Amino acid sequence: MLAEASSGGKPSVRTSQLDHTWSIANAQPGAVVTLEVDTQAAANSENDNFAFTYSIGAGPWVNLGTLLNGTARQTLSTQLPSSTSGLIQVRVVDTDRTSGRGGIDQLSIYRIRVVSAGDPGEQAPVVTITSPPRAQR
Ligand SMILES: [Ca+2]
Repeated sequence: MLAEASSGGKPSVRTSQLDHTWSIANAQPGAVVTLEVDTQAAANSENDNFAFTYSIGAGPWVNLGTLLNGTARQTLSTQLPSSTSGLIQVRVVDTDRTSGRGGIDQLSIYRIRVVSAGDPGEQAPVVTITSPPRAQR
């Protein structure tokens, strides 16, 4: 469970914020490399949401997705380059820092993982559907 931190001060100017980064060391290359974040945010009255980004090898932050408050537990995922290796960082930041919205909003992180399947040089499975013809599907 992660909770926002309050800026303190008068309620009218108080803000709440959250900024947390996880580091995953030793990611392995694979034919298919997938980053998965299993998470949920309880509904909050300020309608504050949580934006996830990731970085490979201390490179630029890339959008992973936004977790909306009050929605079901879900897995945000993306496919990473098959050559991915070493350090992967995942960051979550709240999306609302309006003055006066000092509520301490929370989210749950159940699991963050990088799944590497197959060897890097391998062809990922490809499924081609030939029957019925496209027009009939
Ligand atoms: Ca906030």
